[in-house]
Amino acid sequence: MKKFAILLTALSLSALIAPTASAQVGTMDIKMEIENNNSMTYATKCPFKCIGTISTIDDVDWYSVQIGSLSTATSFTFTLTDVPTGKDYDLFVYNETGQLLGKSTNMGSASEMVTFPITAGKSYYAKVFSVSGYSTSAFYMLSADF
Ligand SMILES: [Ca+2]
Ligand SMILES: [Ca+2]
Repeated sequence: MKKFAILLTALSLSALIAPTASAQVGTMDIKMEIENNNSMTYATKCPFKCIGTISTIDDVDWYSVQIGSLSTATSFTFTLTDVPTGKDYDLFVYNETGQLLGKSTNMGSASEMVTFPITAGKSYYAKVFSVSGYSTSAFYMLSADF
């Protein structure tokens, strides 16, 4: 009986801890881009953080995030970091119908950030592409945050 009680405690503890753990973005939450993601239709789902490479000068990487139907948030942000030194990548954000919602076009390997208004239940898309340079080995990171 005591064993059973301990097991129950452990279970309820893990149930309590789990939401906190998943809210913290660790390495386990980082997802790799899935090529061929060169169009909106084949966007890689990126709920938290994604890494990818612009592996040719023509490589275009699309990512999507779906806002929960119960979300009360009014805005969302995509951030592009770790652009390789000497390269220039930019970030554009679109809604489901392909309408441009915002763009970030800083010079060189500077980070890019686009904050845009959202509607619960809708999907939003980030497009990462190169203005100058590419690398098959140096990963950039795209973060999706409320
Ligand atoms: Ca890529
Ligand atoms: Ca691609």
